[in-house]
Amino acid sequence: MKKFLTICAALFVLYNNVSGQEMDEMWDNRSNNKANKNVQWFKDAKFGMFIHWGLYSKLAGEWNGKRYYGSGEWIMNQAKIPVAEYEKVAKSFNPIKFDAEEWAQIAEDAGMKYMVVTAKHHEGFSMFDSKYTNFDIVDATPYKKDPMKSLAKSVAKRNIHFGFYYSQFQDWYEPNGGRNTWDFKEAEKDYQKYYKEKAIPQLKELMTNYGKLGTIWFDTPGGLTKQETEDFVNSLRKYQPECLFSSRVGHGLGDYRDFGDSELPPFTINGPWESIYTHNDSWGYIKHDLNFKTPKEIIYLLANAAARGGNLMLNVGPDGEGSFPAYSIQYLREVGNWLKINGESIYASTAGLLGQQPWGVSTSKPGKQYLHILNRPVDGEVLIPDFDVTIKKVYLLDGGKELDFEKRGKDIILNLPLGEMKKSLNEVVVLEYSGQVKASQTYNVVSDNFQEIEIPAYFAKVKGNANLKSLTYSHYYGDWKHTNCVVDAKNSGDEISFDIRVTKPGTYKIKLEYNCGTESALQEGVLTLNNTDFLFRTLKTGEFDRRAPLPLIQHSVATTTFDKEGLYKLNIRPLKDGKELFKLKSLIFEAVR
Ligand code: FHN
Repeated sequence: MKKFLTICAALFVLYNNVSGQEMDEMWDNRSNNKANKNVQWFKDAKFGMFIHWGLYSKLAGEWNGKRYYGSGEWIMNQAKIPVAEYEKVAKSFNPIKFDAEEWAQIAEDAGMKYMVVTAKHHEGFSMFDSKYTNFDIVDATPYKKDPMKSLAKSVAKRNIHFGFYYSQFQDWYEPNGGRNTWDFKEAEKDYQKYYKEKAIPQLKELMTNYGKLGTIWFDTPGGLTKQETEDFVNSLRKYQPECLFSSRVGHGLGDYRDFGDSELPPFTINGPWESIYTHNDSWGYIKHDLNFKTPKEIIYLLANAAARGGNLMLNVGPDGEGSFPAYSIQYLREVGNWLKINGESIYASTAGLLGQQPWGVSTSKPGKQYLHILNRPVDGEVLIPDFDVTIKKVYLLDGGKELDFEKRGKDIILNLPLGEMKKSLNEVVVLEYSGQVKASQTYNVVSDNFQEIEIPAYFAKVKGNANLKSLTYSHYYGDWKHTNCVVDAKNSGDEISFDIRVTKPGTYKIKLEYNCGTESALQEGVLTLNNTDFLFRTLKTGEFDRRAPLPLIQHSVATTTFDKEGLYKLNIRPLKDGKELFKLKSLIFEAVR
């Protein structure tokens, strides 16, 4: 059995080409202990544009008449296209519709304050003019121009910080570059030679020929020790001392943290950081990938990132001719329109002081909390719990209309004039106050002002083996998603508990959202609330698998009435010792009216 499992694990790694540990290294999110004094622009920027553009954009997810559903920029790897074949793609790469002014204008209209574009992705093709290879857009294509020159200028003109993505280790075109194992033998690779002859000289070109850069966005580190990475970083710093490096330079030597792809950390994170998402499901353009995030979804991500103290860099994938997908243009402009009115609540803000509430999240500026109402309360009543300060003024950011408020103990209650309020993608209320904010809320609010309240499992307190884990999985292979779940509660002494504050008496249905594979299915668990045990048996959802979407179920396990408002504890545990109960994503209260 052990042998069988080892073979399975090896096949899994082979299939994916990337092991779990390598994945962690790819997504190295540690940053330098020493703060970079030039990082303030990045912290204030909050919203950036990521662009994946290369030969893969022309292939658009198809090779030799076959469609590939992975992330578009991985097609060379997925289809194991030999270098000699892939080179031919360059011969017809002619992005005649590329217009640097248009790209920069879309970023400006979207309210984005920085742009990072792929100078060279893993395919090894340089989208700029390089003396160190002929496999670049000027030498190898009929286009013969360097689009990065005009793009750098158009972006700088608009006071948007410009940066390059550079795949410093993976280079599937080069015999000594990382990870092309279908053309080249791993054992014969000399990574040092690759760094010396291609990566470092090209990075020098990028850092000297394109004006002032805000950042170099390294990705998927490899092949260097910590000391070598330090030498690599130091050798580059001299070209542009103010330019920031992303954490994926590796070994904790970057200036800001990047989490995994499509990963938003669940709590406030100190220090500069960024969440990266792509507009649809692939990073590079794919013809058949039409799952675009709506303006509301983008604003939700942006508000949540800002509320936890970080940035959102959203990727778009232009096609092989140089055009942005029409949906990206339209949706980004809508986000920009929202930011024109509400940008004050995002740009240069810091993490909110209120934590996640049923109505949404908050961002801060001195003496101000911006409440992002992502979920309108049914009767307009917004509770700001334990915010024991002197309120000076409360108003809607859009239009400035002052709102009534009332102080009840340490809480503040606001009333949103729902009837008169313009529908917006996210209504922002400004709370101006004086005084120090003391108490930090330790419970989750449950109120029947919302049809449903979802409390993420990352707010649970855990005991015993139970622990919080960010599960990595994919929608289509290569587009890595993350969901935080409480896992490993396997004995009756392992507890997942939630502190809740019920603000009004009422009846609620309680649902658990979880993943549960064959091993865990049909086990009994106990939810304890109000001195009552509610027994349930887990339902099988399908396995958690890194290469597939995460299957989840919402399972109603109890209906209960709270006669009094107040604080309650809700515990969940397996009834007997044995196997993991489930991977719990959230606890949901549905108001029964
Ligand atoms: O492998 C790449 C992937 O193609 C894409 O560029 C993403 C963006 O963050 N980075 C790597 C995987 O994390």
